[in-house]
Amino acid sequence: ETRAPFRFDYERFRRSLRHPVRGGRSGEDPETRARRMKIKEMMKFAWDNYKQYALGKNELRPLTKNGHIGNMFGGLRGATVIDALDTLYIMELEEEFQEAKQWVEKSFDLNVNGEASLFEVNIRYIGGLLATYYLTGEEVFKSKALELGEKLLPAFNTPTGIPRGVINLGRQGTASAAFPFGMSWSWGWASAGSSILAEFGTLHLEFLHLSELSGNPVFAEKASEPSLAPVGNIRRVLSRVEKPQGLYPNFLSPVTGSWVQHHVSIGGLGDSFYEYLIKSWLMSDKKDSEAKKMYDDALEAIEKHLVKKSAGGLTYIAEWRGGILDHKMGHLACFSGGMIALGAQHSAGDRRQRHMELAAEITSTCHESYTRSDTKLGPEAFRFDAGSEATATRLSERYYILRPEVVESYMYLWRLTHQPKYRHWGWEVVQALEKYCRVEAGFSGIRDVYTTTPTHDNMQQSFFLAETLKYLYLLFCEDDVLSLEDWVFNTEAHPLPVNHTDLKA
Ligand code: DMJ
Repeated sequence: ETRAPFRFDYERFRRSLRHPVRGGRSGEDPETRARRMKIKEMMKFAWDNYKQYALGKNELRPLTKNGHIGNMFGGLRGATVIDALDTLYIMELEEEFQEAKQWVEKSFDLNVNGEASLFEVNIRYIGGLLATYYLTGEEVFKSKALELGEKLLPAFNTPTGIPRGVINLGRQGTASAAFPFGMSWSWGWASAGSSILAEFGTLHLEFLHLSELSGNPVFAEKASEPSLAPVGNIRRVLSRVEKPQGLYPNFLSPVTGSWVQHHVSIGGLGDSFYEYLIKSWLMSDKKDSEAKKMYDDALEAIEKHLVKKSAGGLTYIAEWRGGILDHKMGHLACFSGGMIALGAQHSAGDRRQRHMELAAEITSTCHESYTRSDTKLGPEAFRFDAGSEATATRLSERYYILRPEVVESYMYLWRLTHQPKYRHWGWEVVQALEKYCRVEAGFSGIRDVYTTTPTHDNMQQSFFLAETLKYLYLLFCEDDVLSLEDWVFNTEAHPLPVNHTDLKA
């Protein structure tokens, strides 16, 4: 029996959206518009310099004016192109969007060999390509996303179906006994061959869309055979395993399916696992009640065991090591203000109010970590011990690498409360970026936020274009630009559409 080839109905999808993707209304005040235009100019500057000095490499090195390749993407190139596409599109940088698209059409090579991070390839490449396809309907983005998605599937061939962190993307060239094609490994630094919660827990949104677009349930959980259902299977393992005090530790064995170490964090290693639970539910048009329940239960355990108030009255989320609290928050953990606010919208009564307050307090603490520095940019990690309050105490934690999490929370809190302080805080960040991170040929991270003459790290991270500038821009847009009713942002800020189920075809 031959079946008609599957065709995703793009026009029908566009009709399902409640709002035009780039917004329909204007009529705002001139200051907001001017600020938005400033952020657009920053994006153009970041892109133009990447294009001039590093096109086709993964990131721009803005001081030495060359490209950086790194070892996260296993031979894939153009991370900044793929990460920038949807931001260029949303900002109506039409010419620049065409430049990026042309690179994808002519130069983006998927026949590469090398060890890649499954997580990074998924959130940046698959996420960026999927989002750009949904925004524009251009087939090239869909076909590249699907082709790349197929290459990731062997990572799930483990005894539990929990993928390992590193995968060989290659299908050509020479395989060796140590590095056969399609094989996966655990990170050398992850304890005892374990897989990382924030990595295997941050695949669901993208993989559901790969199934949606290909008509092939292999990516998602629709398949009944667990080994054919990567993300559904991950859920099953996680819901079965016993959780200490209801918390999810960061390291799990892909062989036995049990925890390897009891370190719990809402920041690095844990973060986007929680984010993808609530966003799975939102993306399913609130049908995926299992994800909602897992999110609610996890947040309850976090509130009970990890949320603390400092002597100076700042609310923070501590880390947990085998029952002992580490009174530290990473910059990465600052995304949680936005996540908790987003989830709170859908809770009732007391709970809604409590969670909105918690979200606002965490966001305010993260703002404090910025205002207490000399540059008005926040450190990589800040502590609440030995007399410190939202400041870095270790030299090694004073850097800022253009990360988005704090402005991400400002964007959500602005959209959900419309309190002007969030726009003020976002504008403070714009000014600080201009003053301390903008160099002659792009934007650079800095090594110490506590000096007004910081050294630059010579790296324009691709997530600066994907996330930091996009969230800042959206903070100064009307709410109907990439409306939260129509889109969920993946953890790299690539918008994926909500599956509206009440659509009248
Ligand atoms: C990005 O790649 C994503 O936001 C990820 O979730 C965490 N790390 C960077 C940004 O800080």
